[in-house]
Amino acid sequence: MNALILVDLQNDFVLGGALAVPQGDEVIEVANARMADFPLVVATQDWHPADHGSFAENHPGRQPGDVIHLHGLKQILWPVHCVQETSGAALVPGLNTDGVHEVVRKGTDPRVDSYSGFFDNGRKQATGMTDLLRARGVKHVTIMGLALDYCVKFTALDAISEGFKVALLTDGSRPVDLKPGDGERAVDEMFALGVEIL
Ligand code: VGL
Ligand code: ZN
Repeated sequence: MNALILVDLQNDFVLGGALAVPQGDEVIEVANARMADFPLVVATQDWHPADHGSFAENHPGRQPGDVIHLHGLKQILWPVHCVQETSGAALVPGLNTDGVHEVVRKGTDPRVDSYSGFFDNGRKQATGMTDLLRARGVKHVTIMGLALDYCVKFTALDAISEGFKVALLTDGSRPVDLKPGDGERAVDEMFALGVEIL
């Protein structure tokens, strides 16, 4: 059984959003076109409390892009984004949510970020994604979404480490590219660790 994981297709990651991924809106039609091919479609949602430690605003004197240590982990600071219950955190209106069967939220602990849809960055708390997939008999996952070089990459690598066969839909993903080439390097890394690149 093959599941489609749609990573962070939320208003804050597309045009006009707080952490807009260039051309991020282009992947929505890819998601809508592909979802019917999968018996299980899971969307992840970045879902931060307002006091989240990944927000530059919560560290006086710091700017987005700065790197700090947050409770023992390296943390890139981001603009305030995907705050729980705000429109920025909502799934994009163009997404056919009738075709989405489950939503998995992440990044709810203010002390630790969670790029992956499976675990926080410290790998201490599971989101429930693995249990959900295993309960449905899922063996293969196909992953796409935003952003290719952060949440998509870490979701794909955790899916591999959790024992799933993993494919990446590149045309359904876009990078933030904080540094030029980050997206391509992310694809290389995923390929090297066993992700099939579609
Ligand atoms: C993401 C940075 C911060 C992502 C989420 O969805 O890739 N990136 N939070
Ligand atoms: Zn986030």
